[in-house]
Amino acid sequence: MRFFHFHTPEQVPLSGSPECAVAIDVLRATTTIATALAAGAEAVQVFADLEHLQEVSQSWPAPKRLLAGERGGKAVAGFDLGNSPLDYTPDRVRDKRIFMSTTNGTRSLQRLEKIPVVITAALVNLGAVVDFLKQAAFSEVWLVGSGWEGAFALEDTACAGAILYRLGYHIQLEQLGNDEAVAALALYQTWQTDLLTLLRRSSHGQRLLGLGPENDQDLAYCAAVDHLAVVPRQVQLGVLTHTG
Ligand code: 3SL
Repeated sequence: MRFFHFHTPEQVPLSGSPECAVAIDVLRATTTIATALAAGAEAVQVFADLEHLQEVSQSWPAPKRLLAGERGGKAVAGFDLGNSPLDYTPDRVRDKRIFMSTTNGTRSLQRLEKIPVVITAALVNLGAVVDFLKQAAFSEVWLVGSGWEGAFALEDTACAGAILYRLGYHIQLEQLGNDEAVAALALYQTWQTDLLTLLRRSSHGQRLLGLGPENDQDLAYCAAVDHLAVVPRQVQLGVLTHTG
């Protein structure tokens, strides 16, 4: 398997066609997607645009849908849920379709949606994603961070590095496809024993803590490696369900 890492969706090349893309947004969209599906949500359908989300969600039966929106780290007014994974409890989301739009994570998924296999990864479902990739043995995989509005995000690259480390690429660096993948591995190896500190130190972690100290609970949850055994996978354009 040859792995490439791109820090942001903007860095993803317009040409080239890997067999699989892995979208990563540790803070917090892909953590929340894994949590929602593990809690029994029927599916998560992602949108870059809030108006489009509202329009499409209308065609779904009201008792079976939840609208989830985040902009600038805050919940969107009038929506049922924001982007705190801790709000996605079984009581709240079981059997519901979550119509979701976030600042970066859902945009990143849209950028990748035409790739044959699209899955999402976060620290909470790291092991499940690694097992899936090992079993599938794709010839080429792109690990794509969501970043923040086009800029690098420390936590997404650390998660890409964690995937590569678990797959054993630290002992076969020459198999990595680009310099970003090598850097991701090095970043993870530096912080692997204290990922919560990395999340707190990251600029998006600081942004969330600035919105309210209670967001530290989200950071602790997002740093909980291997907490969930789900692999969210795109089954139709923009629609993710649980495999695993
Ligand atoms: O940018 C995103 O997609 C979000 O995950 C950001 S936040 O963590 O909800 O602020």
